[in-house]
Amino acid sequence: MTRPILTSLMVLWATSAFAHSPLNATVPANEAIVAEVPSEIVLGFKGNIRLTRVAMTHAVHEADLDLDGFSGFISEYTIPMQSMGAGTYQIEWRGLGDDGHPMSGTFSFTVQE
Ligand SMILES: [Cu+2]
Repeated sequence: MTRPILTSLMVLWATSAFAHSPLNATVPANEAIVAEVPSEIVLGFKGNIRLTRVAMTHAVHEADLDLDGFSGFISEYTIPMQSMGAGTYQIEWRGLGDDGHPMSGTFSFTVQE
C-alpha cells in the first residue's frame, strides 16, 4: 500500500518541478550584464516545448519577438532580438510542454550604457 502512494507522489513532484522550472539556460544568462544588445537570444528548455509568445519589455516599451520560424515542439529556441539600446530587457515567455501543460516564465538581462 505504501509503495504505490510514494511512487505517485514522486511522479507528481517531478512533474511540478518541471512545470515550475522548465528553463535550462538562456543566452544572455538571467541577470547578466552585457556590453551590447545581442542580435538574438537563446532559450534552452529541459524538455520539448512549443513557445506561443515571447514578449520583450524595455523601459516602457513592449514588443513580441517573432516566433514564425519555429514549428512543433523543440527544446532550444534562438530568437532574433530587436535593439532598444542600453538598459534592462525583461523577457517573458509562454508555451505548452509536450505533455500539454501550459508553462511560462521570465528572465532579464541588462545592456550597459
Ligand atoms: Cu525600449
